[in-house]
Amino acid sequence: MSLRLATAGESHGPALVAILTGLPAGLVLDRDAIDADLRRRQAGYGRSPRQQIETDEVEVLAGLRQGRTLGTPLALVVRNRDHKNWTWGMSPWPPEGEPAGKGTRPVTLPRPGHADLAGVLKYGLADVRDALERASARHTAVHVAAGAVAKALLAEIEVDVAGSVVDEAGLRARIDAARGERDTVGGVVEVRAEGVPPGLGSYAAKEDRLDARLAAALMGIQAVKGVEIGDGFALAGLRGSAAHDEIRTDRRRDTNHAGGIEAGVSNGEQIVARAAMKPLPTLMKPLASVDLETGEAAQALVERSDVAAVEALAVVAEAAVAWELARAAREKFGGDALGDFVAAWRAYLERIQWR
Ligand code: EPS
Repeated sequence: MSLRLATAGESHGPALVAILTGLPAGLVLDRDAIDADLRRRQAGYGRSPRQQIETDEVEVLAGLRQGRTLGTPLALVVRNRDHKNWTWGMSPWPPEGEPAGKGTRPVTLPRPGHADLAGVLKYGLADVRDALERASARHTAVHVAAGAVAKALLAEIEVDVAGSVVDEAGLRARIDAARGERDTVGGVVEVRAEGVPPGLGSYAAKEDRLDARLAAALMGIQAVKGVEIGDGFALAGLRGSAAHDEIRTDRRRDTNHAGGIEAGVSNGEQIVARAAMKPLPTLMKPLASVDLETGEAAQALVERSDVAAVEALAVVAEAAVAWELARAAREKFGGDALGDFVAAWRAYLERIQWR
């Protein structure tokens, strides 16, 4: 049994939902800890006024009783407070009454860099909104809620996961400058996982490799265009003698160029993964595009958006890495009851004499 995550939800629809399966029974969840991560995701500098509308909070519909998982599917919901302004435009059923609020007119001006053009072509859509609503990074809220649950499971085996912005020092200045010129910026974030035992992931098949799984998890986040593990691209320029982490008699390393993963398997050192975010594609000074209704040259859609979401990405990337590590740990240690999971972890550390 592995952990599985299915999500649904549009940016301005009623809610975002997630169903998590494979969690052991008996895991204590802390609502405040989940909500704290949701707030961290919302808090970054350069975010859109949308964040003053939303105050994300998790609701649990199933799988939890009095704060403990039941070992059954855990159903999480994060409501979109902004939906009240879109009840006609984003009504799940054919709307009743006169058009009112936002989203009443079709969007026909695709933004370069967003899902808009590819989405309408792929799915045969007449309204770009039908593509952009699901592609929106609003959706990351529910992934952060799932990541908080994963972090609770990882804490049981003394693994700690933390994301941060790499280029933090100059980020605010870059955001202020870009805002002044009605432009956007991206940036780089880093996630470090401490306490991961050796042996998560496998070289047996490429889809089992922990680095491949982390890369997919990070690349799956909106606006991420680059991922590296450990020294990543820089390793290509080093000699082997400088690139590899020598093994001490206690089987630990003094360096960590590999970012804690060798041959797709954790080696017991800190896991280090980085993700590069492109500048956000909704520009107040729009780029050239085509009006899909007339076929004429036009400027891309301009609508309320963030100048940057790099600080949010640090939280979202942390959640993505936590989820993948929890999944790998659940595969390694099994356990449909939390006690069995923790006991298997302890027995394994004992067998490999790992401290
Ligand atoms: C997003 C566009 C903006 C962001 C949104 C992601 O939405 P809106 O057009 O409603 O202002 O605010 O992110 C969130 C709402 C969020 O909670 O992260 C996009 O196009 O991806």
